[in-house]
Amino acid sequence: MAFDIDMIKGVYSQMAERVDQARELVGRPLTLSEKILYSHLWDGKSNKAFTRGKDYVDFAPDRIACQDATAQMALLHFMQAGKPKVAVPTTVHCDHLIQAKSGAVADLKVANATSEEVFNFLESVSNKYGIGFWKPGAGIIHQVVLENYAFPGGMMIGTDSHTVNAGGLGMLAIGVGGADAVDVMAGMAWELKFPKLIGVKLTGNISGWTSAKDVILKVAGILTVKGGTGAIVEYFGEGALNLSCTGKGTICNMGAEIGATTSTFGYDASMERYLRATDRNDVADAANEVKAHLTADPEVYAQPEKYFDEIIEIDLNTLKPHLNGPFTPDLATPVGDLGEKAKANDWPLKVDWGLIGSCTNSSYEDLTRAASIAKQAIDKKIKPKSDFGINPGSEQIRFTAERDGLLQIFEEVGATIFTNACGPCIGQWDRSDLKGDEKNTIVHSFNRNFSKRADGNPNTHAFVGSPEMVAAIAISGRLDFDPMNDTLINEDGEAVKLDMPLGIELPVNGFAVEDAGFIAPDEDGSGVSVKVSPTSERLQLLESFQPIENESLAGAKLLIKAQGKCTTDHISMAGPWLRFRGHLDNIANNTLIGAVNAFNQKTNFVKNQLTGEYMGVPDAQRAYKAAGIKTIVVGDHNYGEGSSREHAAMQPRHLGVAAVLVKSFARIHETNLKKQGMLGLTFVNESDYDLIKEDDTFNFVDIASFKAGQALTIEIKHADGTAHTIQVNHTYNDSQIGWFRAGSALNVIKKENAA
Ligand code: MIC
Ligand code: SF4
Repeated sequence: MAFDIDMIKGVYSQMAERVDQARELVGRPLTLSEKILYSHLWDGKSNKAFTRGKDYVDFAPDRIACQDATAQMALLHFMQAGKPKVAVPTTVHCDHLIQAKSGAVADLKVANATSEEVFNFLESVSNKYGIGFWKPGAGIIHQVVLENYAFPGGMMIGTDSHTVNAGGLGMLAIGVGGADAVDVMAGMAWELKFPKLIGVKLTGNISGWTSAKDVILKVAGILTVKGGTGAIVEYFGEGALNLSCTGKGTICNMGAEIGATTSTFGYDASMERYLRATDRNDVADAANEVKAHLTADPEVYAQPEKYFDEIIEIDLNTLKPHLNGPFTPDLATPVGDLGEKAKANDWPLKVDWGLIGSCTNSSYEDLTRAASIAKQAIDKKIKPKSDFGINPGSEQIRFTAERDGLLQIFEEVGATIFTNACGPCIGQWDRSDLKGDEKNTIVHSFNRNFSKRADGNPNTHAFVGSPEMVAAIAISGRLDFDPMNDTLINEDGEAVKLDMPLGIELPVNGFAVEDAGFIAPDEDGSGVSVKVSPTSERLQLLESFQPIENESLAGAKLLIKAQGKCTTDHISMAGPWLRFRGHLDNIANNTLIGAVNAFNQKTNFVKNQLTGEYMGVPDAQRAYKAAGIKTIVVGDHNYGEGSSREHAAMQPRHLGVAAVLVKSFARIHETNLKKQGMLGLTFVNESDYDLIKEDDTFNFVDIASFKAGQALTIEIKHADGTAHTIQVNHTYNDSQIGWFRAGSALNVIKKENAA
């Protein structure tokens, strides 16, 4: 039986009426995305059709999911909101704080010991406020959500950018910062700019070495890391119907890598099969009753160009397997072409590791496809050349894979089975094969491959591919290996070829698990006490941010002008720093240490204008803070791409940065800055970025009349006495300006609660 089945039935019982109303209002057939958006309006009903990419709309999501690295801050916030219980079904999943080193059993033990304080905190807060708790080892948040909570036609938010994975089960699932989640937990509306719609038509069928992963690797190559910004991607067509539900999840998952708000597919037989296989006949039956509302109106998919803002068509019959990378997930190369490209770019051809796992590709089907390749290595006597690591997506998947002999195959080829957790995908990887920062290559089935992401080494070239392609490349040990055409020499000296992978969509004997790792909260948690030690280095209760006064914005200094890619990994690194995710002052010591200073091309080396000395970014910023001087950060395109971590906004805010001025923002990060009461601004003229010099001072001349829809003026004073005046845009609406004036969105909630 499904969790929260009454809530799901409640959503379905209103669906027909709400969709019909919306269709009338909009005056034409509806896409699936519009059906879900309009049936989740906070006010129940709208009296106008919304303009895509323009109108801010209040929504009522059905549920919330948080993971351990972001839940700490979100729940520290929620504790301040003064509510006895969360207002909508919420879960916390412990998956990021577990390091991969020697194997699941030993690693989990170490994690439970080193992060005991944090896990206990999360468990007790969950218990107190009615939140479902998935303990360490239960699995990766998005696999666990897909297996237990996602449902067709639903809307959820999650404090992790890959929340979008649940689109594989026909949801609109959206990644947000913790502050957004806290609004909804506290019973308030959730605001989103009504998204644009990108339609992806899949024709033909996937076969052979090509898999669902290759669809999104291809789409990433077409749209690039910012091509999906502000848009929902809706997949349809004959090819979509023939993909498995978890394959659809893979495609939606990596929609985060193109900046898309979310991605989704219409309800179909693959989703029904998956619901039934995961013990949710009740959801499948309920969904079948409202089937027509869980996909677009037929006219839409017949003439998509009339209903979507942009259409992409991919022919699955001719789609080739890809490997994307290094350093960015949108650098797409068909497998056969990679050798030449690698030679031209001096990427190491020898592959040191093949890693299978992450929320993107750790389903039962993924493991079977990869195992079918690994099995051939055994049968054809090929000794794998690279090291091999596997992170199953959930305990249910691991248990079933063990029962069905899949894990044994991996072990036989020398793979280490790590915990059901994020592991190397988030830099939680104690990689012992490198001495220092040697140049090397790894391939993995994850979603992200930003510099330093997996192992902290800037010279690790990481390539993203399907699990079966990762397995094949790891066996060959070479980046230029093309399993469709090349042979390998086996232990008997014979040239052998790998046959194409074979997958099993769902376990023939059903899923099984002994302890899935779920702990339900007490019915009444009011008696539960949550303790945070004042001397803890891992957890720190939050204090309210003070509003940024207009006067303090005269004479602001430049902290850093970041050049090129500046993801949330550059602003607030993960890996070893994950341990401080619940302690704002401690984690602030990593603020922007990965950003490249445009004036010297170095990281973590900026000029402190007060002394003229060069120093680390957090040190310089702490000096400005001590002197009571506000600062600004300047950045390039798609600033803050990547994760939902609100730390990337809270840390600069805590240290006294007032504004972030960039060429363009990634959606979640821009919202996070607003929520924390900061200024997130964009250049009206992108070339004004070039005007900014190392010793600059800024005056926000018209901040007193900060208004929705009106650009702001900044006077830039250079050290040589010259000055420039520039215009900067912003997307704040009236209530968001209210957050800025109050110091943060949370300050507004607190005031309302107190009133
Ligand atoms: C990631 O993949 O970068 C993370 C870690 O899951 C993040 C969330 C976080 O920073 O904790 C994400 O994708 O949102
Ligand atoms: Fe975890 Fe990686 Fe997925 Fe983020 S992308 S949730 S770190 S597995």
